[in-house]
Amino acid sequence: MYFELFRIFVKVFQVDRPVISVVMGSSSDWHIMQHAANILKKFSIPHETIIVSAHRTPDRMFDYAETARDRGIKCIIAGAGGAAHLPGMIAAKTTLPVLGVPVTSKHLQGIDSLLSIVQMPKGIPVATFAIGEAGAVNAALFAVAMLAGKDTVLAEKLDQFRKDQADSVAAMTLPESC
Ligand code: RP5
Repeated sequence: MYFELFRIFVKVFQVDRPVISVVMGSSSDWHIMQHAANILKKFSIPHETIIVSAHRTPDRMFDYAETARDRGIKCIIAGAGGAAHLPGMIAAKTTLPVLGVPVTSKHLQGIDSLLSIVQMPKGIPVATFAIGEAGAVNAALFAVAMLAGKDTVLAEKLDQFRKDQADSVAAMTLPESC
């Protein structure tokens, strides 16, 4: 219901339809997941950022996952921490590609999140990235690369991103004392 209303809003107000969805289990995941959103912003990719909890809002999660494709979403970046079943449960309800980001957790530093996301039994895939910021950034870059397969302008932007990154490493210096 919620996501149906969202779809109508996008249509009526002609807002750029999001093509990538960044979803997370809690607002406490934002400090990591914002890095994915920042990359999508950098590449000017229309995206949505949403909180959906697999265990605290299971009905909302089903609604979200079941309507994602019809809302124009091409790929879902899902981050969660602890017993991180959100990416796997979303993948169970949609055939869109799901990119899982293990969020650094309080007690086990994200090892729990990583194992929960990466150890999907066969049949329902979740592409799993590194724990924390690196995972969030790389999941977004991976989503950009998928979209760039059918978008030459985006592919050029991605080439430029890599070039800028290489240039910044080439320009690195160390303190005199080293
Ligand atoms: C998970 O539980 C969330 O993804 C988050 O990483 C973790 C803790 O959530 P809060 O207690 O901070 O809301 O569902």
